[in-house]
Amino acid sequence: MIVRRLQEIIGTERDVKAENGHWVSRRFLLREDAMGFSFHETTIFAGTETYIHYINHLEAVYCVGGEGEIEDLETGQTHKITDGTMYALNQHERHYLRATKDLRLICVFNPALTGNEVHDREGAYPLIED
Ligand code: 9YT
Repeated sequence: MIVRRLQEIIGTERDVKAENGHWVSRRFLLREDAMGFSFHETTIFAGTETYIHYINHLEAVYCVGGEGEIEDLETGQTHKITDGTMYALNQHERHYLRATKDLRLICVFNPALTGNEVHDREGAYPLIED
């Protein structure tokens, strides 16, 4: 069994900050944990807008605090995000993520992130294979 606490992750390699300062991601589970997915808590900071397009990954996101919205660039629809909202990028949708109050998001990635990926110019993470 794996048991990890946020306080043990903060300040380690699993505590990843976006280069543009828009978010911070604490990686509770990564590929090396061999669960078949990675599991993170991400805070998206208030006042930011982030373009994301995960061409290589599926991601499910569950909001546990804060306020913001996701604009689905495939449909043009914008969805409010508050505590209790889940969205799943089951079709690799291009989107904008905006926070009006710091958004606390629980994120699951399939395939699992290794932890070394950074968003590229297209807002994607590369697929890192064995
Ligand atoms: C919700 C989202 O995709 N935010 C960007 C960071 C990502 N969740 C991560 O690397 O944890």
